[in-house]
Amino acid sequence: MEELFGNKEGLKPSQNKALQGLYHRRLPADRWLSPEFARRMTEIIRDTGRQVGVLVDRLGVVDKVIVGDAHQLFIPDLGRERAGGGRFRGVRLVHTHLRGEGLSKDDLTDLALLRLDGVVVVQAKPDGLPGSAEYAHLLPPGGGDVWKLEPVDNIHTWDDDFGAFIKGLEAQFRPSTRAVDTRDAAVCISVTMGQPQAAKRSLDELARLADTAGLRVVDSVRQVRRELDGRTLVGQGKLKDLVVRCMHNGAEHLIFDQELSPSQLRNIATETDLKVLDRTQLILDIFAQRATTREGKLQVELAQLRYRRPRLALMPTAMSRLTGGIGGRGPGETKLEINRRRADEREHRIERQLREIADQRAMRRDRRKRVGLPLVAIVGYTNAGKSTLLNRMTNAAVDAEDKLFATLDPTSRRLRFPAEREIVLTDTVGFIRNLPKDLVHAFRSTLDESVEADLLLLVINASDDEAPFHKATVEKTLEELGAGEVPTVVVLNQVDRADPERLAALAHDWDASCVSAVTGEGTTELLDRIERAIFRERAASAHARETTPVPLAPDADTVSWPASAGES
Ligand SMILES: Nc1nc2c(ncn2[C@@H]2O[C@H](COP(=O)(O)OP(=O)(O)OP(=O)(O)O)[C@@H](O)[C@H]2O)c(=O)[nH]1
Ligand SMILES: [Mg+2]
Repeated sequence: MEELFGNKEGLKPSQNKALQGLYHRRLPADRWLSPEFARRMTEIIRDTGRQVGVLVDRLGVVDKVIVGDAHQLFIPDLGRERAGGGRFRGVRLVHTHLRGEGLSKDDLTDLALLRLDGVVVVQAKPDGLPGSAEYAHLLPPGGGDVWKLEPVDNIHTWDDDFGAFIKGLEAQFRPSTRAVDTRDAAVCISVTMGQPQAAKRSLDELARLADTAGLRVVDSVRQVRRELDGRTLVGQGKLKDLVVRCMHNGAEHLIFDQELSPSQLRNIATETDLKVLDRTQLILDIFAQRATTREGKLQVELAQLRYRRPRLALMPTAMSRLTGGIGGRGPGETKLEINRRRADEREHRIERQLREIADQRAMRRDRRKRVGLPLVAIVGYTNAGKSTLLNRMTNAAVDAEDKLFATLDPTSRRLRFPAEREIVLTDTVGFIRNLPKDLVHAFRSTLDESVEADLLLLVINASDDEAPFHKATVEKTLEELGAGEVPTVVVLNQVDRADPERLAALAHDWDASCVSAVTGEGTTELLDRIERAIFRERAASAHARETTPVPLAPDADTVSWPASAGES
């Protein structure tokens, strides 16, 4: 016996049998619906007083028979049966209505969210015969509408070729440019209640983050709403539109610029059958891919565990894809699939290990302090040029790339000034708007380097339109970390490609040093300024002590200044 789905309670044995019988009927593969099949369905709905529907595959085979109540029909979960990115599900819904209503909102929602081949509704006339009919199908994106409704004049003469129709439609949905870039495709979405300009910039940044994470962004969508939808953040209409866009581009990832609550994440993923990510998870994924040292990896895994804990609790086990991030990467990835108890244990163990590493770090810092070796930390927005600047000033070979979060495991280098004065210059992890708080927390000990610094170089990409915003974001983050009071020199970097007028204005407003880490322009003046800031201040201090000769730590090379700075 084939399983009936839906509202089976109270069905008479004969009715049950009639419904079961639908499994044994086949529709012609090249027609939407045959009059005989329609008639069988309307007879049943007359008899039971309940809506009846079938899901029919492309060969005309009845895949599921569903019973509703007088007004509606609930389609069972089809989650696992999807054909894959960009494709239709390969089944259409054919059902009957009792009271002359046309296709309902629910029918159209099912059409879009379940990516059905189509939805057909046939009216049952009082005499039990099929009356008028109507069908709907999805439209390729670009035209504005998500679906199209078509009336059927006469079910007996309706002979549209369904096979040819669905082939043609699917072709219009097929991603047009697969080509060279084989990375997984993603659609980015931002939902805000105003500030369209800021939202746009944030969305552009999200696309860069997605790119850094190894995804191919095929579409970006912005929506400004009067209020946010508690259940799914975006409204139902937009959700359908997003599904269609994803289908059109063969995208399986939907990335939100806003942080989704655990239940929003679940609702959206369940309703759209897409892999749903938010900005936070994307950043965590990037960190996971990029961390190289033991400490860095542990910190990322800790942040991932904390981010996922409340979400894991909401996920049915079969939906682990929701917690899997992008393609299941990252140091703790396989471990993250484990259950909550083990996750808690793991979390405690990592916390302990990180405490040990942090202690060692603090000891190193103390040692440095005791010998009077000042620490200068380079801080700033991600991709500002911090690592490039460190390289330029110390001849180091720190990885610098045009990628967000190139540096997660900061390098320190010694720098020697004339008169045998030395400092330690250290690179740090970049900041970004809405830096996930789990991440800030997990990276606490790395970030403490800036809190403990004697001087901060706040590096800003002067060629970026958002320079003031970047500065504000970095300052806010530093304050939250407790580094708000550390003496700071603002460094406007990338002057080689900044607009001179704008640069002059910013430099004036912020009393900034202007440099190009790439050409070396301005670095001599910057080093002078660092030296003055640190050693003058020390000299001025009433308790200035004799600096003891500094033994070289094995983990840091020394570079003499100015000898090295002259090279290029
Ligand atoms: N034209 C120009 N490009 C620069 C300059 N400084 C850095 N860049 C480029 O900017 C990009 C980012 O540089 P990084 O040094 O990796 O930046 P970062 O601040 O360390 O970035 P994260 O570690 O990702 O936070 C690289 O492609 C650099 O080549 C500069 O002065 N001029
Ligand atoms: Mg860097």
